[in-house]
Amino acid sequence: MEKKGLLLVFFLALSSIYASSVTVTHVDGSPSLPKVLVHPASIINSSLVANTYFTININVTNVTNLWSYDFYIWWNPSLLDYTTLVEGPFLKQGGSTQFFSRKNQTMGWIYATSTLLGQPFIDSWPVSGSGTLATITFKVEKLGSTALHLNGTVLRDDSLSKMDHTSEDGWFSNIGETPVHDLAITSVAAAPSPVCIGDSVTVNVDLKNEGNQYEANIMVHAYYDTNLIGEQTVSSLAPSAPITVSFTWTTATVGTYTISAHVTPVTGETDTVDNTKTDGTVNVRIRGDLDGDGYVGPIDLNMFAAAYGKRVGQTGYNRLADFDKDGYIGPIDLNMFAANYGKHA
Ligand SMILES: [Ca+2]
Ligand SMILES: [Ca+2]
Ligand SMILES: [Ca+2]
Repeated sequence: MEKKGLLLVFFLALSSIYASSVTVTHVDGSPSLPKVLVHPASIINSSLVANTYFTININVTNVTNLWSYDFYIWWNPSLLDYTTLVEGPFLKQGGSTQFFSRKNQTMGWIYATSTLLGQPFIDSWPVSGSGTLATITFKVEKLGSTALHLNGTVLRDDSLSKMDHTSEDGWFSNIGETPVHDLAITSVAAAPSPVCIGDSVTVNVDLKNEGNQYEANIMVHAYYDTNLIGEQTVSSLAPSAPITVSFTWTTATVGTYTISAHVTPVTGETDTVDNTKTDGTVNVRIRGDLDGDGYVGPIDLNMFAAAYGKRVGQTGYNRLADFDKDGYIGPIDLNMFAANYGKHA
């Protein structure tokens, strides 16, 4: 490299070091992360019929000291054929790169990676800002729509540390379909009920991606009345795919509770009515209150006596009287029943 060029690159590297010490913050308060994205985000064009071609870029924005990157991009292989993939100019601003890619047209994906060569700040200079990592040309095979889905994206800095970042998929349609983000809770099921205080209740939440986009980091919450049972994250969900998320609720207070679940709407989601579902109740009692009237008394004693000596599967076995849950209503359960006799909820 010429001396003048070297000086310029060195100056650019210095400015990027300065830039890295400044935290950029969005108006919503979250730090502004680098993003890997498909550009343009959406290609909706009815003239792109079979045997026509179109090109997308894989861009990065807001990155600091990029040294290497990896990504996969997925599409519907019956609709599009990959034709070419070329490295973009962004990383090459820092020096020579080693670019590598492989593809699988049967599955419909391309993997690409590129890294700067040599020693950071000696042979090559990490790159900051925004630009194009790669350019991909597809050949259209027929009419339809497909997400252009980025996953496995990795950005590394000059110490080879992975950088936190987000990614944003693209969309292709030659039949006028637009991208739809829509998650839905299709069912909520809690079992068993009734239970004694301290028992665990399993809440199964069925979630479905009713949109045509890949969704990631989906937040699901389950509740008894307005109280949170738990929060879980579904790392990714393909278009039309269902998933069941299970929560375990360890009961702690007497009462009859309404069970519900909520999935946080994703960016661009407009149908949010189906993001919440309420289904059924769970009745929690004090131990020994077999009839559920809030008191452990003679009626319960009669019910306990009727179940005494029974094993699970036998007629007369009462799950609520098997306090130690060993599948048998025996002396241990009798002691536990006696300890609560006369108590009110
Ligand atoms: Ca929805
Ligand atoms: Ca009772
Ligand atoms: Ca038992």
